[in-house]
Amino acid sequence: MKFFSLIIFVLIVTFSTTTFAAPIPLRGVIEGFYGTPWSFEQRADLMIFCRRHNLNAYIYAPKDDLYHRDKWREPYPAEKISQLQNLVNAAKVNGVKFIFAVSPGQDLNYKGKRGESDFNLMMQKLETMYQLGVRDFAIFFDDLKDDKGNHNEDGKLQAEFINKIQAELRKNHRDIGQILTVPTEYYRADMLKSNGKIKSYTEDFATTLDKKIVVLYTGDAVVCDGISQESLAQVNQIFDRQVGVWWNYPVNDYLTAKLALGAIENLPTSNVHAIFFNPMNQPLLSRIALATGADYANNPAIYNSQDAWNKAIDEQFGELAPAMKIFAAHSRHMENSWAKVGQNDAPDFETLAYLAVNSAQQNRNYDCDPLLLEISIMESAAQDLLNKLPENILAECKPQLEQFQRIAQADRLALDCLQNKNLNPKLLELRTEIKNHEVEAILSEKSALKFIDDVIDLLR
Ligand code: 14T
Repeated sequence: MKFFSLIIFVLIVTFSTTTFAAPIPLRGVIEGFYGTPWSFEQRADLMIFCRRHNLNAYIYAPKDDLYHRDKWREPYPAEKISQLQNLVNAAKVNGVKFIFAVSPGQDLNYKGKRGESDFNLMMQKLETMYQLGVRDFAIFFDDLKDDKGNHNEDGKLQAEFINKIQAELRKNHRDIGQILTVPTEYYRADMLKSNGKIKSYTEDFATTLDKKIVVLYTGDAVVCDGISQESLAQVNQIFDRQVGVWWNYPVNDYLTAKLALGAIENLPTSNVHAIFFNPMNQPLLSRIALATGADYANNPAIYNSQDAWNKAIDEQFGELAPAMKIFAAHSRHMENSWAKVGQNDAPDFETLAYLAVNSAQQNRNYDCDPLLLEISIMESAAQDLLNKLPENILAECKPQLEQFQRIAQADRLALDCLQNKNLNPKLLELRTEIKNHEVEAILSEKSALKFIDDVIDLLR
C-alpha cells in the first residue's frame, strides 16, 4: 500500500512539473518560393532531414515549376513523372506526407464549357499524382494581385471549385487525405476592410469552403515578424475552422542577396493546427531555420528560439559551429518595404559600434577593445568558413561569406579611422568595393555594414 502511494505521489509530481509535448499535428516544409525550384535530389535529402527532425509533411508547390502554375493544365513529361515517383517514395519511406499542390488561379475558368474542361484537366493532373501514390492535395490561389495590389477573384467560385475537386477525388478513391488551400487574401490585414469588417471575397470563400478543407494563412502580412494568439483566433473565427500557418521564413525570394540564417520565432504557443515553413532557394542553409522550426512544431509551449538556434548550428556544423554562429548572427533579419521578419542582425556588435561612434561624436573617451575583438572574431570566422566549409554548403553562401569578410575588414579600418579621427581614403574604396557586390550579397545592414557608413559620415 505504502509502495503504491509512493508511486502515485511520484506520478503526480512528474505530471505537474513536465510540460508534455503536444506537437502541431501537421508540420513540415512548403516548397513555395519563387525562383529556381530545388532539384529532386535536394528534395529527397529534405525527406531524410524531415524524418530526423520529426517533421511529417512536405508540400510540393514551387512557383516556378511550369506545370504547377503557369502551365498547370499540361501534364508532366515522362522524365518528371519518374522523378516525382522517386520523391513520393522517398517521402513515404521517411514517414513524410507528400502533399501535391497546383496553383491554377491565374487563368482558371469556373463556368460553362471551359469551366468543365478546366475541372477535368485538374482532375487528370491530380489523378496522375494519385497513381504515383500521392494521397494529399492542395489547390492554391495566392498571388493573383495586379501591380496596384487589387484582385477580382470570386471567393465563392474558388471555394466551390475546391469543394468539387474534393468530392470528385473522394468519389473515385476511398483513401484521399486532407485537402489544403491558400486563399487569394491570405494574410489577416488583407482579409479585413479598414473598418475591421471582413472583405466580401474572404467572407464568400470562408462560408462556401467545406469545413474539412485546411486553410493556410501567413500571419498579419505576407512576411511578418510573428503571429499573435489573437491573430490566429480571429482568423480561425473568420474561416470557422482551425486554420494552419504558411510561415514565410527563411524564404528569401524577395531579397535574394541575403541569407536567412536565424531561428523561427514569435509563433503561437498553442492552437496551431498545421505549420509549413517556406525555405530559401538554398536548401542546405535553410536547415538552420528549419531545424529550429521543427523544435517549435514539436513542442510550441516550451520552444526557446535561442537554444534551438545554437543546437541547430552545433548539430549541422560540428567544429565549424562557432564560426558559423558568428556569420549567421549577421545574416538573419529580412526586411524590405513590405516584409519584416527575423531577429536583428548582430545586436551586440550594433551596440558596441553605436557607443564607439557616439563617443567619438561627443569627444568622449571610449574603450574600443571589445569592438576590435569582435571584428577580429568576424574576420577569422569568415576565413575559417571560406577555407573549411563543405563544398556543397559553400556553394550556397560564398558571395555572402566574401562580403562578410570585406565588411569585417572595412570595419577594422573604420575603427582605426575613428580612433585617429581621420578618414583614410582607403575606407571609401573598401566601401565602394562592398557596394559593388551588394547585388549578390548583403548582410548586417543595420549593424556591421552600418558602422562603416556611420564612421564615413562622421569623419567626412
Ligand atoms: F501563399 C502564400 F502564403 C505566399 O506566401 N505566397 C507567396 C510565396 O510564394 C512567396 O515565397 C512569399 C515570399 O515572397 O510570398 C508570397 O509571394 C509574394 C507576395 C507579395 F506580396 C511575392 C511578392 C509580393 F509582393
